[in-house]
Amino acid sequence: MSATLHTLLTPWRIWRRLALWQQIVAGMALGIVVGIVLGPSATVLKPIGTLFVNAIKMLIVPLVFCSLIVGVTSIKDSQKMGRIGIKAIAFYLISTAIAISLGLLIGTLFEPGAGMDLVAKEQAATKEAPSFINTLVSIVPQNPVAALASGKILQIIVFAAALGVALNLIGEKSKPAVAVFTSLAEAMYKLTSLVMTLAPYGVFALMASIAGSYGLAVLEKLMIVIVAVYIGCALHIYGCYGLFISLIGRLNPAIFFKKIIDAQSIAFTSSSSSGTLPVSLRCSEEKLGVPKSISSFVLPLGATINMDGTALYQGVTALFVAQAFGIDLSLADYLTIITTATLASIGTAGVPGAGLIMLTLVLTTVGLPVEGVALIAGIDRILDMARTMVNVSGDLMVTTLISKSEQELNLEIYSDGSATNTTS
Ligand code: DAS
Repeated sequence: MSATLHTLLTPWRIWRRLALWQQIVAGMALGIVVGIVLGPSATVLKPIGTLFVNAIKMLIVPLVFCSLIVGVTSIKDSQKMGRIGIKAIAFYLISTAIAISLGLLIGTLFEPGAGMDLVAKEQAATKEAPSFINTLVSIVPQNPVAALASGKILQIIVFAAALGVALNLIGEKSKPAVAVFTSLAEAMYKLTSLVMTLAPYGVFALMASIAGSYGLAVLEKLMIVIVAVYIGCALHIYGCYGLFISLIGRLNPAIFFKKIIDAQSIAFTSSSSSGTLPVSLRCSEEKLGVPKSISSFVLPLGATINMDGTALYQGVTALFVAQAFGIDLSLADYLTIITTATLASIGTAGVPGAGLIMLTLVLTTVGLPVEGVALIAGIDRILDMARTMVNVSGDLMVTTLISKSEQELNLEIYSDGSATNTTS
């Protein structure tokens, strides 16, 4: 090879030596620079990012369905399945309540909307939050094929778990079917790895398009909201989750956070918990030492109903709207925000922008002007990145703690001696 060609290929050789997460971070940084340099014309790159997000979303339904069936059929003990489900939901509710409270505290301290003195065109009519019962009833699919075709993840989880239990109950006769689902699940994991090699390029395009769309000018006006939400998200991930991992799991949080960077970066750039699910499943099994039997049940469930970042964001932005319109909130209003944001976060879909739609619900329930949503909409995609990163980090934290509590976490991964697999 000529010396010139060899020199020209040096950057490519350096690039190939980087770890995937380093390539993703480099792609993100380069995307921001290109976006700011090119400005709005950088949105020409958006289709590349959309292709990447679509490729990941293509994996979701077959991956969740197959891996959940494989997971459930590997749990011979149905009592254990129930125990895992109860632990997961308890963790989700506790961490979500902390997230909302943190969001309200941050919104109170930063007062992002203070001094805007906007006048509401019309007082929002209050609206009932979706009842918990309705949310519960709708998760049993009337037609599982329709649920699979439309990607209704909660309904897919219920059907796959039920099918898995039924396969367990028929014993030997289930072997051929379980073998098929096992092969399909392995193939989906492989396909996830292949799609992940495209992540740095997809992330580059997504970030370039976002930076080009918003530029720096627009952001200055709402920078306080962005800073407040980002600080809240960072505190919730590295403070709250770090404490959960170290105090409850008795594991080294630094190792945990290093292991989940890939999943966090995909969550951050795709703004989709569901879209990140294939990466979360791969990360939990290959890097966190969580068995498929637990991750294949807890992660899809978490990606659907555990949205701490969304809850925190709704706490901050609800206060921002109240401050912007000069509306004082009573203690009862704060409690209403906490209740509604919890329900709203359970009902939020794991797709980009879902939290903004549910914010409308939170504002109307507490009687705040819905015009406030328009204020947030302009920067929502940037806020969505941080809150989705929290959502995915929380899912991975819960699945790790549950595995630890079930004595099924591969502790060699935390082998700096800090991990103790307490048998007590
Ligand atoms: N983007 C959603 C998710 O995927 C969260 C949100 O919109 O609030 O988790």
